[in-house]
Amino acid sequence: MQSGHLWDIFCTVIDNHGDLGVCWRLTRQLRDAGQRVRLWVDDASALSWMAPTAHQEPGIEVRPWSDASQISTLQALPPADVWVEAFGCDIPEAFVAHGVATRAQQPKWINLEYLSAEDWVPRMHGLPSPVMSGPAKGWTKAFFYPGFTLGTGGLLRETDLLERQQNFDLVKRSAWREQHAPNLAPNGLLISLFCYEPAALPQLLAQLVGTPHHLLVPPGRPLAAVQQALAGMAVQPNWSALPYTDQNGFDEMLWACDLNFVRGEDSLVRALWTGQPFVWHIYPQDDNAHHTKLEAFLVWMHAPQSLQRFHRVWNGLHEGELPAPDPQQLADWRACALRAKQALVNQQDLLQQLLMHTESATRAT
Ligand code: TRH
Repeated sequence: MQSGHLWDIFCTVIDNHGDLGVCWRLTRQLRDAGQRVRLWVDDASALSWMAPTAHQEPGIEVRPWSDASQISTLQALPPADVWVEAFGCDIPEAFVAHGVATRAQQPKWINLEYLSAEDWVPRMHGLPSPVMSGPAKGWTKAFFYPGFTLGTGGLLRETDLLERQQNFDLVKRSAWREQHAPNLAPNGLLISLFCYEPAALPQLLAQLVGTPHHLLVPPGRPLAAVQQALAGMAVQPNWSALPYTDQNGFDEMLWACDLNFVRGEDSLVRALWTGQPFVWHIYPQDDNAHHTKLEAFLVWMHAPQSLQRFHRVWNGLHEGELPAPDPQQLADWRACALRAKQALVNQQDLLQQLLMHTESATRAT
């Protein structure tokens, strides 16, 4: 029995999988915490591989975005206690107008923002924002900023995550590696490559040629980028393509590998929870705003110089040679990742902070 609040979460899929990845993860965690969730999505197709049981999960309704403007549909639905617009997507005006017309008081209204390590985030996190126009003029939203430090909204972390990681023991890890890279030499590294189209990708592939390392390439943009880069190479590194997998399977890939290349937002957080060395391909922005975001993250993580240098070439901040890590540098990257994980594990996760925030907002009204 889900005795908690009822949440309406709105998600528009921009051009990759992170918006839906984060919203689905939040939805699942809210349900596991005893809440009920309606997830309104404009393009839910990626759930077919990311969360194949999404449409049959108790306590969760995945609803098409268009339904949110169907008054007949809305009239049949109980009003939610909390509205969440993810990543600044605008809740359909008809939905807002129906809420204003039928509710005695406004819901808790959360604007869940993108993740950043920049130092202004704690100053913005939790601030109320008056609705200045439209049917809900005069209502108030709250900005909820995920983050890596106290004073931010924290990071999504399932209550059973660390237990799941421990259950993925050496036997399971060896079996996973044997299944996905049966020819991996004992001294070879298993490397996952989840990226966009980094200019330094040909350099990475060339560095791996002739080594015992094996590259695992997830589908979509990473596979297309690798295939394009390999077309120009006479000799190829050891690599293989991976099929789409659900979010738990994606975690297992990160746990099984010795080095993970991740991107965007959700896979970055998942890599942090592994405590394994990782390289982040930040989502590129036209005005290069991602450069500042990347530098802020490297500062927060106390990344060693070798990792900073690698990130700047990998993310196109610096031209020139991609500085392949030697064993000692890889050990430094691992120590850095472990320190980052330990710092984060000791902080309150996003869900707990979101529940506390909405409870306090309830008491305030
Ligand atoms: O796909 P992304 O690049 O998403 C990005 C970011 O979210 C970014 O913040 C946003 O601005 C942009 O979209 C529009 O990277 P991200 O965030 O890692 O999301 C990928 C999700 O897909 C993540 O939850 C992992 C999941 N995934 C699987 O579950 N299985 C898979 O097989 C693959 C390839 C990915």
